Amino acid sequence: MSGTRTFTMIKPDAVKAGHIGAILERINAAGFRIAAMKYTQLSKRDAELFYAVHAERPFYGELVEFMSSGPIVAAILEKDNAVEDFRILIGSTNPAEAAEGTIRKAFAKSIGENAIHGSDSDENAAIECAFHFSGREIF
Ligand code: DAT
Ligand code: MG
Repeated sequence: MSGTRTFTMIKPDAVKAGHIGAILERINAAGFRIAAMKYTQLSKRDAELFYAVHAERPFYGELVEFMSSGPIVAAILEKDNAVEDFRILIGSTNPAEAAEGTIRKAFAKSIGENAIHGSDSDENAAIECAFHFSGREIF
C-alpha cells in the first residue's frame, strides 16, 4: 500500500442530485487512489451502527433516516496523510462554514444533508473501512 487510508460515502442527497461524477472527479484530482468502491444503500440498522457514536445527539434519528433514505457510494481512498487531507477536501460539516473549493461548499445542502462523509481519524477510518468492505473487495 502506497499511503494511508480513509473512508468516504457520497451521501443520498448528492447521489439524488446527480453529483457522483463531479465529486469523484474532485477526489481523483486531489490525488486519492480508489482502493475500494460500491454503490449500495444502508439499512436503518446499518446507519444506526455506523453512526452509533452520535446516538445521544439530538439529530441522531434524523441522521439515521437520511443516511438510509437512498443509495450511496461508499469508497476507501488512499493517499499520504489521507484522513486529514480528505477532511480538508470535503470542508466543514456545515456547508455555510465550508471553505471555497471544498466538496461541501459546492454540493452540500445543509448541515444534515451535507453530500459526503470523511473519516475523522486513522483509527475510525480502519473501523469504517471494515464496516463496509471485506478484504477481497479492497485493491
Ligand atoms: P462530520 O460528518 O463532518 O464528521 P459529525 O461527525 O460531527 O460531522 O456528524 C456526522 C453527521 O451528522 C454530519 O455529517 C451531519 C450530521 N450532523 C452533525 N451535526 C448536525 C447538526 N447540528 N444537525 C443536523 N445534523 C448534524
Ligand atoms: Mg464525523
